[in-house]
Order: sequence, then C-alpha cells, then structure tokens
Amino acid sequence: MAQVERWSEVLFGAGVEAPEEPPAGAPGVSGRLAASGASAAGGGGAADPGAGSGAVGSASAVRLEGDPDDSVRRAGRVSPRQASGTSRPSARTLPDDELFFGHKACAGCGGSLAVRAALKVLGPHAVCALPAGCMSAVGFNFPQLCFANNAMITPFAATAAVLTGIEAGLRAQGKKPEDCTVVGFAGDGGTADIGLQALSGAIDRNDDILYICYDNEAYMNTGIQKSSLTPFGAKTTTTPAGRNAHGCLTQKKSLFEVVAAHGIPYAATASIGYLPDFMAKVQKAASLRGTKYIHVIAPCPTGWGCGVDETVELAKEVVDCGLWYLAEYEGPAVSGRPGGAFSLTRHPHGFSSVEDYLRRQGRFRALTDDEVAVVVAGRDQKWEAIRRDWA
Ligand SMILES: Cc1ncc(C[n+]2csc(CCOP(=O)(O)OP(=O)(O)O)c2C)c(N)n1
Ligand code: SF4
Ligand SMILES: [Mg+2]
Repeated sequence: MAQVERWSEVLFGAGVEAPEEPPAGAPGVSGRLAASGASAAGGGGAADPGAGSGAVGSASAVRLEGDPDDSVRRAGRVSPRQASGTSRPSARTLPDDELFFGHKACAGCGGSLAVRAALKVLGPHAVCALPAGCMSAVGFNFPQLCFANNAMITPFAATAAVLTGIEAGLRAQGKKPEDCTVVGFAGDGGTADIGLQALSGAIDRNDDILYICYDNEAYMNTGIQKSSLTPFGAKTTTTPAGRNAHGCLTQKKSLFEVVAAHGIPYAATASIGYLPDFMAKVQKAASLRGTKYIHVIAPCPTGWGCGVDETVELAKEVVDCGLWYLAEYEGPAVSGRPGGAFSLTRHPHGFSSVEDYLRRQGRFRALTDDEVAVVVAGRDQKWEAIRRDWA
C-alpha cells in the first residue's frame, strides 16, 4: 500500500488519489529493484547501475495483465494516435506525450534524446530492456524512475537475451498486444563489445525484437573508456592524448555491416542529428517481424568535449562530413534478394569539412594535420565502397 502511495505521488503529485491499480509500467514498477547507490558518473551525471550494488541483473517484473495503454492513458499522457499511429513520424505528427522523462542525463545528452524519440514512435505498449550504461543509470533512479513503459535493467552482456525472454514470455501467455515492440536500448560498449554474442544469437534465432544501439563512442557511464566503436584519434581515459600519444589507435568497428552479415531482416544506421530519419526507421522496424537492429549516433557532450548545445549539430555534421552514413539493410526475407540489399537513405553530393567536425571536439584536440588527413582518407575509402556496393 505504501508503495502504491509512492507511485501516485511520483506520477500524479502528492495528495492526488492513485488509480485503483498502479499504472502498468509506471516508473515505480520499472526501476524499483534497480535503484542503486549513486557512484560518480562516468564523467557526467550518470551513476553505474552495476557498481557494487548488485542492481544490474535485478529485473523488475514485466507486467503481463491489464491494458497498459489504457492505464497510462488514464494518467493523461498518451494520445490514441500515439498508440496506433501509422503516418511517417515528423514534427507535425509526433505526439506530445512523453514516455521517457525526468531522467538524470547530463544536459545535451544525445542518448536520452534517442530513447525519448524512439519511445514516442513505439508508444506505451513497448517493453524496454536496458543494460548497464548511461541510459539505465539516468533512467532508473528511485523514486524518480523515468519510463512510463514497462522497462527493466539487464546484466551488461545480456540485452538481446533478455529481449528474447520477454518476447517469448509475453507471447507464450497470449498477452502481447498487437503493437507491442520488445525493444532494447544499449550503448556501444554494451552492444559492440560485451553484448555482441547475445545479439548475434538473437539474430540467428530471428527473435521478434528491436535492438537499438545508441552510440556515444565510448564507455561513458564508467568514466569514458574506449570501446570498439571509439573512432581513431579520440581521447578516452584508456586511449590518452598528449605529447606522446594521440588518442585511439584503432578504427571504429563497422557494426552495422557485422549485423547485416547475419542476414537480419532489417538493420539501419541513424543519427540524432537527423531525427525524422531515425524515427521513420524505428517505425519501419516496429512494423516488421523478426530481429531488427538500429544503430544511432548519439553524441555525449561530457565524453566528446563539446558544448551541451552542440549535440544535435555534431550528430548532423558527422553525417554531413561523411564519417557516418544513413543507410538501411533489408535481409533476404524483406528485400526478396539473396544476400539482402543495402541502400542509403541520405545521398550526400559533397562532404563538409572533416577537420571542422574533429576540431570542435576536445577529444580530438591532439590530432596532427597528418592524422586528420588519415581520417579523411579513411572516409574516402569507405565512401568508394559504399557507392560501389550500396547505391
Ligand atoms: C559485467 C559488467 N562489467 C562492467 C560493468 C561496468 N559498467 C557499467 S556501465 C559501463 C559502461 C557502458 O558503456 P556503454 O555500453 O557504451 O554505455 P554508455 O555508458 O556509454 O551509455 C560499464 C563498463 C558492469 N556493470 N557489468
Ligand atoms: S551519455 Fe554522456 S551526456 Fe549522456 S548521461 Fe552519459 S555522460 Fe552524460
Ligand atoms: Mg557508450
């Protein structure tokens, strides 16, 4: 009972009567077991949900009964259009309702924008799973728990495996609404490194899940360590930069292509700098059955050394200068072509300056002109292959 009172206070303010049942997926449901003692953020405001507390792996109960849409709507935050919308998402069609709000992310956090926008498209029936990382750290701080959807924290390596279990459980009990997307939001470390085997296994089984990797190009939550998606030249705490060292020595792994090589039904790249494109891909992924993967670039001002008001601009610039690309892969089952088909959703006619993009960020400060030239050459090589094989 005390718990219900707290839910009602969190959701509706003190003194307002709680609904008969706590709303399904109410913030109190999603993170109750995941609340951890706050350790210092990985350079920003986020605490590692796994640090010492044993919280990572403590899954909240996924609510299987009742109509989450109805109960959330009763709280006045979800429009019927959001629940059923089929038009292409845009500033005009996007619902005002928020399903991820009140979190503790740093100002200008790109990852939180990606989660927020994706949930606006997927609506209140989506069930979310997040591994250790900034988005779980900033989203599950009791009592300010920030998902209006059902959501849970997974062990760091297990995002895709947990998604598999949620989907199978809901289906087995006949309680998966038509528009329920089982969706994961994992960082670049949680996806390209520690979570890769679980993701690969889910794709192999073609489980009906959507996996979204928000890529801020390092392990931000634990203090900005290099991941396999950290680009060449970026300074992190494990790839220092100064007089004798110039940041990350390795190239960013092409995870989109690794995923596509599985023959997954649908994979896409995106950027929070091109939000309508990202949301259209989320919507398309939700309409397809089987495993779907979206890789969205989501700058982190704290780890990138840029202004909090530059996040969206940088996410646009990385596409415009050709260091990232907006593309789709449709597997054989969707494209009807053996081996599947790649395509671009944005065809750049020319590129903006790579150097301007790099020099705006503190993490690339130590790069010499020669090293910038290496980055430009890598970009040109990549685009030669893209234009030859995808366009
Ligand atoms: C098995 C395990 N190893 C390490 C950690 C510590 N840890 C928590 S969050 C995190 C970084 C996650 O990085 P990423 O997946 O890129 O997400 P981001 O923090 O950048 O959002 C690490 C290493 C953990 N919780 N569990
Ligand atoms: S990803 Fe970066 S900006 Fe976002 S909460 Fe983590 S440290 Fe802060
Ligand atoms: Mg990261």
